[in-house]
Amino acid sequence: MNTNIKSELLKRMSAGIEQPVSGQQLADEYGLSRTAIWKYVKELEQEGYEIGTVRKKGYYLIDSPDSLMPAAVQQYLQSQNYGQKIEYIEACPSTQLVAHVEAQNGAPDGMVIIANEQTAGKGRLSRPWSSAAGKGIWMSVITRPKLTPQQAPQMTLVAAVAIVRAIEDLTNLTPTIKWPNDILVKGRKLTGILTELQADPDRVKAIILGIGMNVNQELEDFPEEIRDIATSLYIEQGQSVKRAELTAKVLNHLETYVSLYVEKGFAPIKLLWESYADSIGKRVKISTLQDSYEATARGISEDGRLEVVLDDGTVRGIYSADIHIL
Ligand code: BT5
Repeated sequence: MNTNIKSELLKRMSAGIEQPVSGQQLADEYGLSRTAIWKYVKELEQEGYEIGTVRKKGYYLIDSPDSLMPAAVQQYLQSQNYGQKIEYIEACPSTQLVAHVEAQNGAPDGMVIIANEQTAGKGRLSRPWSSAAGKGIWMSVITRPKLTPQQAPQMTLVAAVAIVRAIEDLTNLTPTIKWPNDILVKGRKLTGILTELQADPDRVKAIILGIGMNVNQELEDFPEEIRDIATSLYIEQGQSVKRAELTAKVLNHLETYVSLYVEKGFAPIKLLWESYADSIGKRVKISTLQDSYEATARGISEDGRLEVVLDDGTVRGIYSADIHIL
């Protein structure tokens, strides 16, 4: 309730000085006192929002911090479920770990865990994920789609399409997707996705989508070993992006594309995904835990595998690997 009123206040106050929000009107709508509304305004000020008042008219927003608190994100949501419940944590080892516990304890479809900083963010195969404080979006989305465990890996590709769409909404950049889980700008990694599963043999209980997006980092904010391969929206466009708005856009698109996948199957997602893919038709090096070889990427299959053509003409479908475009 608390968060609802705050996000509603933020949403309405963003119309600016021309249309201040009447504390009395909001109080009446929510069955609260004007003092209660005033307290929410003070709370928002404490969180860093700059709020102006027009005498006898109400409140309006002058400036907002780059916050990822629930109300900051929720003011931009257009989803039914995704992001309607947010657990915000200032710092934690990994939002994936929190999300697994929440999912086991019955968290609803679309619940999101967001951290301002991760001290032990992780990628696939437990590789480290750099998650500097206040600069990126480090979140885990708990989803409960009606899918079989075999259909779960494609959720990485669904998420990738949603993320690219969200970036396109807020910037002029044209990101590309590198199978299976990287979103790149000019060949550098902007976003990584980690898809984890809680399932019975024949039924998905929860798919936890870990999304790490570099937003406002400067190059020096990255550890030295990834400065050659990583990038952020700020580095690419020379302008910062409000993390809350981007988070909400990702969640809005994610809900849409997950429903599309559940209802219509993978075909429509595959089309979208291929339109953003940068490896298709190219020579790639494929590294798995077992071996490493070169081939030409041909596309993705209905079950989300990367199809490659080997030099002897045989086609191989790959479930998981690291791809290097040659
Ligand atoms: C990924 O793994 O790309 C998945 C990353 C998922 C991170 C999110 S953040 C929220 C949630 N909580 C978590 O703990 N994780 C998820 P992978 O494909 O294995 O890529 C890992 C590799 O990317 C590392 O070995 C580095 O080379 C590189 N890397 C690490 N941090 C990076 C960053 N911030 N930006 C770009 N590249 C990075």
